[in-house]
This record gives sequence, C-alpha cells and structure tokens, in this order.
Amino acid sequence: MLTVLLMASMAEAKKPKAPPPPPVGWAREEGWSGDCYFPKDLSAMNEGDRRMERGAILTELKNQWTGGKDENIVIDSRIIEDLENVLLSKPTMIDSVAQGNLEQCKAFRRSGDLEPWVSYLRALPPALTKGDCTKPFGGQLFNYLDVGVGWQQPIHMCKGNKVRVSATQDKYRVVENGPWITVDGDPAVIASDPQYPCNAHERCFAGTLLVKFVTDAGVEVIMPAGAELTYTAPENGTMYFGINDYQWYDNRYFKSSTIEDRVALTVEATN
Ligand SMILES: [Ca+2]
Repeated sequence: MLTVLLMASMAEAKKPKAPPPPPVGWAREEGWSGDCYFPKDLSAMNEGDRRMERGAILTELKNQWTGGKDENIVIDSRIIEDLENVLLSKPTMIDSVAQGNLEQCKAFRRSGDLEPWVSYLRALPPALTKGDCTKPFGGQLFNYLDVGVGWQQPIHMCKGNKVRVSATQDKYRVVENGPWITVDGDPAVIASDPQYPCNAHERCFAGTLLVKFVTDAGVEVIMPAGAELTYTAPENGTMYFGINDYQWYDNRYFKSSTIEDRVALTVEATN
C-alpha cells in the first residue's frame, strides 16, 4: 500500500507543469514597463456575448491609444477616429485587430519604439475597407442624351446593383444628310468597322444607344441598349452612355419648326 502511494506521488511530481492560462484583459509580462490588453477568446463565445465583448475590447483599446493607460502611448486622434469608424461599421474585424494590436503592444514593450504600432494602426482602415463599395446606385436618374459627344453620364454602381435603362424614341442622325434614326440605330448600317465602339454584336448598328460598364479594376464591356436594357453590375464599377459612332461633329437631333427632339434616358434601380 505504501509503495503504491509513493509511486503515485512520484508520478504526480514528474508530470510536466501545465502552461499557465493566457492572461485576459490588462496584463504585463516580466520586464515590461506597462500593460498590454489580452482579448478574451471570442471564438468560444456565443454570438450575443461576442457582440458585447467586442464593444468592451474597443473601449479598452481606445483608452490605451488615447493615453488613458500610459502617458507614453498616445496615438494621433485622427488615426484612432478613422479606425473606430471602420470598426463600428465592421465589428467582426475587432477580433483580429485586437490580436494584431496585442502583438504591436508586446513589441512596443520590448523595444520602446511606438512608430511601428502607429503605422500598423494607420494602415488598418484602408486595408479593412479595400474593395468595399461606398457608392451604390439606388433610386432613379433622368437625363437627356447628348448625341454630340462620346461616353457620358457616369453612374457608379456596386456589384450586384441592377438597373433598367430606358430611352425615348426621339430622332437624330449620325451622318450629314443621313437618315433620321432612333436609339435602335440605323438598321441599314451594320457597325462592323472597328472604329465603332460596338462592332461585334448583331445589334450594333450605326447610332445605336450603347451602355458601357467599366469595373473599378478597369475591365470594360460595351453593349447595345436600344430602347431598353436591364443590367446587373458584375463588379463595382461605372456605367456610361453613348451612341455607336466615332465622329461627333456631324450628329444632329431632328428639329421641327418649333421643337427639337431629345432622347430622354431613365436609369432606374430595380433591386
Ligand atoms: Ca457621326
């Protein structure tokens, strides 16, 4: 019996010491002049608690960044404001920012150099919002088509924005003494000349109303719109309008004795 007990206590003594649990909240390691904030493990929480905890973390971090914890740590208020705005609109980002901030704080405690930490915080807002679309298209726009110029009336759209473009049947011509046509173009002139912006589509006639969409990354697509077109933005980008032509000086709207025709364009968000 005694032997068994002895062996048991020896086994106990030999067992490797479990590492201490990671600190939570404000804590310091040996040799540091001040604290760093160790966020709780958010992945172990339910969504409601996580949401509350994110708010608490941001409050604590802001307190440190603004000099509330340590007079040696004061970050430019504009940097903090920019970052706070992004984090309030994207609270889930607080999880990784809190971890990254802890690493920066640890490095500062070792080196005493605040600059890398400041650079880290300054770089966060553009990095966290990269690719976001801040200018979605909504509602309705109404404008007249200018047949004397090229691409016009840019409309910024976010990926997935869906619009219906419609145009009235007012008359114009695109060559001197040419026929009066509408936004459907001149069916007698198939625009196969590569000088036409739209030359590879069966509905690309001279003078057809076109829509061009250029993604923010610069990828361009041109399509015939005619009297009506429904289009969904494949990426964030800008829509333009124009007619299928490459010489603008000879274009005219039809004019009766008193009234000049003018094509009215309506662009309407449909989602
Ligand atoms: Ca022309």
